Amino acid sequence: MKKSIILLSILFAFQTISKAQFEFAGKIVSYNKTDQGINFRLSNSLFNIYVVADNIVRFRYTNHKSFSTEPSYAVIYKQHRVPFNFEDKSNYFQVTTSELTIKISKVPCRVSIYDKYMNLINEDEKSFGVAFDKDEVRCFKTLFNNEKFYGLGEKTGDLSRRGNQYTMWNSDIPGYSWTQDPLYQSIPFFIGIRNNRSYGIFFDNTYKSYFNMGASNNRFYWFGADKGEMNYYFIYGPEIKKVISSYTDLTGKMELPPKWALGYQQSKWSYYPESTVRSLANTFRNKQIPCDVIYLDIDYMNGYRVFTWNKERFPEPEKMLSDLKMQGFKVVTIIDPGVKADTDNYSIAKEGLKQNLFVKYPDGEFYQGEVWPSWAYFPDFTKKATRDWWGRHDAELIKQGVSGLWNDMNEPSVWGQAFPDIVQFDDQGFGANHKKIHNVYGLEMARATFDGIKNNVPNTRPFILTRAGYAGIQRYAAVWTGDNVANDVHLKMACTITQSLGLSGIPFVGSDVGGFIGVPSGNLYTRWMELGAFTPFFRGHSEINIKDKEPWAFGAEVEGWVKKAIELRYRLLPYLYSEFYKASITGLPIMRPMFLDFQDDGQCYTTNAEFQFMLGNEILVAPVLNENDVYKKLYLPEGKWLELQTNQIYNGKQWVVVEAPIDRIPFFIKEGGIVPMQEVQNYVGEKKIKELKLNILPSGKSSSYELYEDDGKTLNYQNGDFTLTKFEVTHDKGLDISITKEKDNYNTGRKDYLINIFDADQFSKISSGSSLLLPVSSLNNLENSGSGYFYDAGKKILTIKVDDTGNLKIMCR
Ligand code: MIG
Repeated sequence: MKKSIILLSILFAFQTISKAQFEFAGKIVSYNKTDQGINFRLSNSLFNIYVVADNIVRFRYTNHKSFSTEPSYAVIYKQHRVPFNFEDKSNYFQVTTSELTIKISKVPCRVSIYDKYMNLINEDEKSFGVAFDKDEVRCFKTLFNNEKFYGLGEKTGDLSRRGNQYTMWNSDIPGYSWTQDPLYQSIPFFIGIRNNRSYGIFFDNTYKSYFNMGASNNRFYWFGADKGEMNYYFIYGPEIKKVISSYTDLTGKMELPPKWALGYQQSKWSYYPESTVRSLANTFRNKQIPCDVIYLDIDYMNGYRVFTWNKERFPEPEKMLSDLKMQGFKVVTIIDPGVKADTDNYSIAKEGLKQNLFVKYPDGEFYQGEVWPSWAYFPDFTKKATRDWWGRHDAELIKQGVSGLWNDMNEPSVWGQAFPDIVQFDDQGFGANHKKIHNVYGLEMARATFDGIKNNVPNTRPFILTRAGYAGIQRYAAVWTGDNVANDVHLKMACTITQSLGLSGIPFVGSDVGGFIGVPSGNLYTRWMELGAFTPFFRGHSEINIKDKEPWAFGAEVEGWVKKAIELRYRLLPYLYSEFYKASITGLPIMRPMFLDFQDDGQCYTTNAEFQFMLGNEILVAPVLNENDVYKKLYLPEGKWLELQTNQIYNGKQWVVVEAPIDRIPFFIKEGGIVPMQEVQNYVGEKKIKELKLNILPSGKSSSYELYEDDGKTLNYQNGDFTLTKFEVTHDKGLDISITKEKDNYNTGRKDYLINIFDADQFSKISSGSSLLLPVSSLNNLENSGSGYFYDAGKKILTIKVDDTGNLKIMCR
């Protein structure tokens, strides 16, 4: 008797405790409709729906008395009126746009989302829905057993996020592992796919947040944060590409970078003094290994004081920078956020203190954290005055001749990793502590840098590289994956994390080629360089005090292989640059999982398939990711595929094993693909490129490609100063290639096109416009002659050379 009473009271106690924990969104009490959506009052919270676009709806909940008025750091989209219907259906309310139907049950308030054919896409977990535990917010969603998840930005492990839980809290983790989490970036956006229909959820909350994609349960997935609002955007596809594009409508697109930033970049911690930098530059040019950029890591500064030069190591920075420029080198310098707390002779520290630009404790004392310069102040980048001031100093470096800036340690990282949570930030005038600002610190630093260059250096495209970031970072900077290690596992991650970043709206991504920590073998270094040549951001980098890792540091044989990889990169520049341009408009990744282009092909979602990727629409890349492999097993989706380097054609919809000797990375042009290339140059803009080489694998149907060209460095393209050339292959009677200048506002200086048509039959008559083209006896002769064609019957390659005289129509009959 006694026992059971005790037991009962224990049970009862537990019940009240558990009741006092999570509170789930209650029933709908009242509502009012606005121009943009509906405001609901629930029994225990507030809930608003905003129709952002036909396929984007924002859901917002709070258990406070009202919604916050603090603006988003990520979303730059301006809310406008989008037509929608709202109906009271007795048990539920219904919101309808031209793409979506949303049912909102009244008791309790739960949301389910359907496409226009009433396919259920996503729903709140029936029992739990949105939950509050004091400050903490969560949203529980039904987990369907055939649902897949991707994205979440810079995350390790397999691309598939299902079955794992992830945290968003920007963290400096040198030498991270295959399953490490979190890393440097927080991109709280993921994509769900089920029955070939995909949607995205962007949880715009900057506090420490969590994404449980069905880890340790099979009933729901949930996302939530320690504090802030349950504030998420639901984005419908059904194409994954549409989801990503819409996500970047909300959070912004990458601006077109300077073209040189697509070249090979050489870094190390650190190149100094000046003579070392000069001899590095000379070695590249003497060996004719293409290179565009040299990085200066922290040792160029005077005692790690940002915006200073160590005058012993670099006595005349402007002279050095201008000499390097003459050789075609651009210099990127590192800038960390910490400002050395030296108030004697350091004007930056003095200015910041005087103008109140650094963060403080709640009692008004300036915070100091210990990093490279020893004790340092931290700029409050959430304050406009700080960003403007910082940006002016960034711009001074650019005016001195520096070409780009590299933001490191901006998680923010301090020795010990624990920036005190009580430190206060301006938070765009609203005031907040470190808990809210931590994840956007890097974003706001990059914003200060980007705007500083834009506002203070006329007509220049900024180039910024950042380690930390939040959703929207693509607006300001390229992202590299931090301190990786010279081993096979990290080579794999150089292929996967980059793809995940791309799925999360960030196209300009890459890893430290060769591995930051440790020494790669010659083979590993070569394989990494080969992969790097196909990643949007291509930089070799290395930790301090370790064996050299430049292309010639591993002996002559490796040097030859690596040179070949870098040269391939430079040959592909017309294609790559066009893909960057397209990404700047669509927001889509350049390097991306195959399932973006082949969404309904189940093989593209398998774990093995994530070790290959598409580069733009036309090229499939299958890097060798084990240093000793000389074969690659890879999947080719539907269609024919041309391996350009071997002139081999493979049939798709199957796994194949291809030979991959150490000096060759397998890559393929898709059926119907048109890939523009050019000759190698030592750096972007070294010479006027007279000839564009087109590689075409005709499909029997029509296909096309748009080539984008401009001056590569100014903002004139934003006023229309660019050339857009459309190549179109059609098959009316034989094979026709039309070349159309859709826009012709930039003088490319091109003289001719050399067109390779693969898997081609012999034609008896080839003409360009009204003039007949003549056969030439060899490829060599063709290259040296004005125009004509050569057919290699053995290889089935038809090569045509024509002058670039504007719009052309080439007919093969
Ligand atoms: O505490 O600036 O990730 O690329 O070389 C290390 C020195 C600081 C970390 C960066 C790395 C850079 C290094 N930095």
